[in-house]
Amino acid sequence: MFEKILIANRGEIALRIHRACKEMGISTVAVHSEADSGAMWVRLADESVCIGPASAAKSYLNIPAIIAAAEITGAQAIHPGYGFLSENARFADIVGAHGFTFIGPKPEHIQMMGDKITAKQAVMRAGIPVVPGSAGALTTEEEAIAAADEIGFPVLIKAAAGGGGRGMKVALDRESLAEAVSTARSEAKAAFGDDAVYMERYLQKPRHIEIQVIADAFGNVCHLGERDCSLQRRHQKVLEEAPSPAIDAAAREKIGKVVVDAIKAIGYLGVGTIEFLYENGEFFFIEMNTRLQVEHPVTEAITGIDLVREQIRIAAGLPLSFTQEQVVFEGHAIECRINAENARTFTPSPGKVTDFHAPGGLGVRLDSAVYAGYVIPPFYDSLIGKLIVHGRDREECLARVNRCLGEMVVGGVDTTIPLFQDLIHQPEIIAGDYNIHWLEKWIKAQADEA
Ligand code: MV4
Repeated sequence: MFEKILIANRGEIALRIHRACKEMGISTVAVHSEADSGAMWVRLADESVCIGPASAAKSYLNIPAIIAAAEITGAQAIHPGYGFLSENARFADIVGAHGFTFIGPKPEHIQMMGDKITAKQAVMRAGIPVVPGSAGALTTEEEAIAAADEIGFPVLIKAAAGGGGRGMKVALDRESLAEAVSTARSEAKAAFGDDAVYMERYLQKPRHIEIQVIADAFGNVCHLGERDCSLQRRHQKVLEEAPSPAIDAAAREKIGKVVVDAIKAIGYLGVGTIEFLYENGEFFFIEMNTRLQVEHPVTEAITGIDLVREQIRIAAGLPLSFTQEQVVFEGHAIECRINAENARTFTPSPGKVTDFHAPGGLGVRLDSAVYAGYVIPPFYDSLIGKLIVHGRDREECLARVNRCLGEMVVGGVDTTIPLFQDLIHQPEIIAGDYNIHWLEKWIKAQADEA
């Protein structure tokens, strides 16, 4: 096992990784920007290194500075967390080339899944159901028309280098197709430096359901069930839950088996998430994420499995500490991503947190690096913390979320706590009856009312 791990991230996820390391008897090295000197995860780490100024491009994305920090501290492995360098195949490669272990998948799989066209082709060959669409990248206008006629309108044009919703264009009919393709192309070129686009049938009212997988170096692959992440605003997840209100045990087992077989066929290593759109009882693959995800605690809550601990074990060449048969889904979990933003306008609200009180009690987890007196810097995302609540069933879980939101105190900045207090009382949320468009529609209706 590693003796020392460098954590190449910040905020709540840096603290989350530190916690797993400490429980495993591993020393930690925190890295931080000049804006994060006094932060909780920096103080708790065994050692820390300043890797650059506030700007993420010069610190948390600064590969030479991070490699140098690993060298001078004698760390053996690097955990990238989520965001920043976590899905950068070149970084994973460089980490390995310098004799460190990258705690994550192989660079080839990061690369494969980073290109949404090669990802789709790879998982399709491995037996995963995908959204009907073009065979690969669109080339000529005639080809685009032929593909759309075959698929049926409306169609969606997506950037191969995209993901997370950037550079998508809907075409409702043949007449609007050429413009949708050219707009998607130029937006893709501007955003990613790559104008490759592909086409899919546009699903109108799906849910976003993702399956968590984990694979070790001995060919053991398990699925850890699904998370329903349909409640998003501007392609940012707001509330996630497991199990999905739309999935029963039989459907879970069926898609779980398909995914596990595919992950084995691909030779994937580490944790990963297969994202699906789910409509009328059918799963359609859209993307695979090759990182530990923000919402991983939802899966941890219902399985009792520490995903970061398993990631570290896998990277160290140890087998999974459980088998598929030992994975038992217990109760219900909900995560609220609480941001330092105005709950109505979503304007970021960085600054000093004057008071802070965390909710507690049975089934309650708060992953946060915030404390009373902490100053939320304006340079990074506005996440204050993730409230993860577990209950024996969904009803108990929702009642507990409500209780926790009432207990939580964050003074000095605006937070999205009031948004969640409203949200969990909506009849559709109580009934679990929502899709990927529900949240934005509801937010708009609230704004129009005011
Ligand atoms: C789609 C879709 C409908 N049909 N693909 C948006 C982000 C990216 N990960 C995939 N996205 C979508 N792909 C087809 N063929 C609708 C979306 C989408 C969406 C997906 C998940 C959660 C929220 C969303 C909000 C708008 C659009």
